[in-house]
Amino acid sequence: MAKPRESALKGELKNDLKQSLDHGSKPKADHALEEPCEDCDSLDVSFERHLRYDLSREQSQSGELFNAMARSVKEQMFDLWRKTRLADSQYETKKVSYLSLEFLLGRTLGNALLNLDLTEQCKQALKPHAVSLEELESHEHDAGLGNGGLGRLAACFLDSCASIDLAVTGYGIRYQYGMFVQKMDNGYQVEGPDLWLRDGNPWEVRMVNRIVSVPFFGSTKSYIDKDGKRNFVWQGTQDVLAVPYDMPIAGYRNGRVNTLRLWRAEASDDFDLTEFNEGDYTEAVARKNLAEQITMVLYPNDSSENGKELRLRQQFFLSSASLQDVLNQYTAKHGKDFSQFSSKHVFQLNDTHPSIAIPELMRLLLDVHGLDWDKAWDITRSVMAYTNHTLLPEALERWPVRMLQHMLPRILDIIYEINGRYLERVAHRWPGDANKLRAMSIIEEGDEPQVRMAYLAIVGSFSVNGVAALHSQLLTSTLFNDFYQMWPQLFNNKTNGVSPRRWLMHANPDLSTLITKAIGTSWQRDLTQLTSLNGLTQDKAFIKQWQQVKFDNKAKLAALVAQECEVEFDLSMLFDVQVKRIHEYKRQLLNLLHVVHLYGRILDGDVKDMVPRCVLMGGKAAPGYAMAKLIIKFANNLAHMINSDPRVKPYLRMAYLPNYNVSAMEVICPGTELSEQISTAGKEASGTGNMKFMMNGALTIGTLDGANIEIREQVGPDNFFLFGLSAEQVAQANDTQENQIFSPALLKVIALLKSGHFNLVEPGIFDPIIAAIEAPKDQWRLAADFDSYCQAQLQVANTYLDKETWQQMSIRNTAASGRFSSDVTIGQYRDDIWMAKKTANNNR
Ligand code: 26Q
Repeated sequence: MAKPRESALKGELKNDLKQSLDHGSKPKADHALEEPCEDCDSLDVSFERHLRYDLSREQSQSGELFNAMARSVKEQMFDLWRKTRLADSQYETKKVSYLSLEFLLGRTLGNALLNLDLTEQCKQALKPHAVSLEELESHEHDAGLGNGGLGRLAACFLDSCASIDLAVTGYGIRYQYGMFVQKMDNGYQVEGPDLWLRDGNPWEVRMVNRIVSVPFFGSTKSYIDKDGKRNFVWQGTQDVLAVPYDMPIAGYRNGRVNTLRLWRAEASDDFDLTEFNEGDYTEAVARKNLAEQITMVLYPNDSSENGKELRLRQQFFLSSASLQDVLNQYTAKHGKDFSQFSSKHVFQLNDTHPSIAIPELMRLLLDVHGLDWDKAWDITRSVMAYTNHTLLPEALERWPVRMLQHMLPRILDIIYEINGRYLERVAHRWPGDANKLRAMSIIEEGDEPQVRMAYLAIVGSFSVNGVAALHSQLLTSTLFNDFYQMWPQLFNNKTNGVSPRRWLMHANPDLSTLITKAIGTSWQRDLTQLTSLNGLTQDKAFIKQWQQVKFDNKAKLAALVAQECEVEFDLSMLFDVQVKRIHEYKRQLLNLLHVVHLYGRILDGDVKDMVPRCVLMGGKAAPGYAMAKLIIKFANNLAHMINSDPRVKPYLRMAYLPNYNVSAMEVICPGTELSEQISTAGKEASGTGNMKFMMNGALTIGTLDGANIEIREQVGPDNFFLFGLSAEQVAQANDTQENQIFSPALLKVIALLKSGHFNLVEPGIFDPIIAAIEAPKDQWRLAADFDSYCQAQLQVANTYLDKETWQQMSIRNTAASGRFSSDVTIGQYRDDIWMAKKTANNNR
């Protein structure tokens, strides 16, 4: 990182002060304003000081030790953090804002120690306290501010942005309750609150000098000013304060510490006072609650749940606060001259969730900063970039026009104006084609007109990307084909990746050590160097060590399963794992049908050459998704039948891991041998769990879907267990599907289900599952892929019989995983989207 100059430092300090005056909010009494340290103590000194002065009790408990250590590590970051901020505020490079409703960070301590190279110092500091680092780490609550893939991707991206030295700020919401805690009651999922903030969050800093105010409700009015220009005012609004809480994101040993800025909603004092003066004190207090509700809870759906008003409020709150924050930084340096804005800023929208930022940026430029429409639109569509994460049409976000009219009237005006101007372009491109206009309009007509957020995002962005090659190709050929025809240059692919720091170095230290001993350290900064491992696939000693590491990791996973599920996993058996959100398209059911098939074979005594396996499944269901919840119940009942039958024990064990989360995955992926990536082809945009498993030497059984295709390309078809229909075949819903012919094996499975064998005391509960399998037009193609899947599983078993071959394939998987480092992905975002010089584009 470039060293900031002294004069630059002083300049920024002045700006800081000025900003705190401009936005003049006073610190709240219940939160101390934390100052960055000037001259840091070493980690152990700092740790002892925190233990001594922060804690109330004489005897420190492990949880308090964790807290003191986290504060000390944060302290170590403060100087670098401030220097990074100061350097970036000089605007020598473009600033990227990553807007996301979700950041699924998991724990921070281990990752921060690794990136700052403080792990050894930390262990030393702990010595006098007779507590291991591992024990200490276990006391940190996961920051579960996301549902699954999309949220974890945002967290991996932050790690990579800092590690490849990019000035990127993450903007999100500080939910008071993150992803719900999943418990099991008689095999059913029960949701509990996630109290992640109960013991405080030692990593965050409340930034009272950066508070902004976000308007809601009210009405709009226009007037002509003295220059004859039409101006708009959004009046009578109810304003909510957005208070930033910053989390440090340290790069990998490079001196950069970026920021994740999470907004918390608080009632504005002004608003309370008015009410108070009118004598309506209780109303005012109630409304205060309403304001603070905005950031209370994360919506636990990983496909969109349409029409929830509070969700829209969250989206606008995040978008408006983040844009105002960026505009404040820009104007502090450049004043009212916006000519440089689009060369200094870019916003990456993580799906359509923050896409209301497009009309909101227009509003801020028009109404607050006085730009005219053309200038404002020019800026807006050269700073916004949109990432799509789904092809499922039911998951595309739509908001009722009526809701926007009520909650965000000025924003709706602007959306109409954007749409009117854009539809003129459409009419120009397809003259006289009213159907095209209707199909492409941002406003969907009907009884309840809706705003199509994906269309708004496309129209307002200079880049639209999918998250794996197949997905991006399907976006342009199907879902967004009309837009692709009009603006082909907008569309691009950015195949997802995962952080090698968290998912290899931190999660699997033993494998990391072995790799470094074998090929040196270069892979630690450039994961594509792992290909050197291919030179070792004939090295018997290395293969043995590789196998030993996997064995030890299996033991750790088995310990987790024993503790959480009370199921004993035998380390000599194949560890076969599917963990992810529960969704019909991900086809956990297909996996379960195969387990039933194996179980049936065992009961029939058909066990010759059967390879013993332990099947692990885990994941949360959206609380309102009945079928997903039933699949969990089925998995639990199946596991119970299997594990309680001594005839079955030598061949098959099964466990359902409750409350699957980031920390669980850190134990699961190093200990997994077979990774299940079995979605219906064309439905999983990318997948990222598939990459974590591959990196840790698991072999994949999978369909030609999402990033599986690229994984298979990288590792070679001989090192991947492929099955199932292609996306093209799935899309051709044909008549033969009407009268599906079930194979004898599947008929047997269905018969066993219908006999009630897995629900002896709960008659009929699995009828919807049986109906789903037998459905003539099953869109998930369970029956169609069942035989092919069983075939591939047989191949898996046969391969596993040859231990050495399996280990060689495992090595090749890790060796080929470098391409799926999020550093590679972020390098592409940087080169193709964020830093790209835009060419003049007259047809927009
Ligand atoms: C939307 C509106 C209202 C409430 C909730 C939502 C909502 C929330 C989360 C909709 C979707 C999500 C999350 C989607 C997601 O995780 N998608 C996954 O993104 C990964 C990263 O790109 C991909 O690897 C997965 O294939 C994709 O399913």
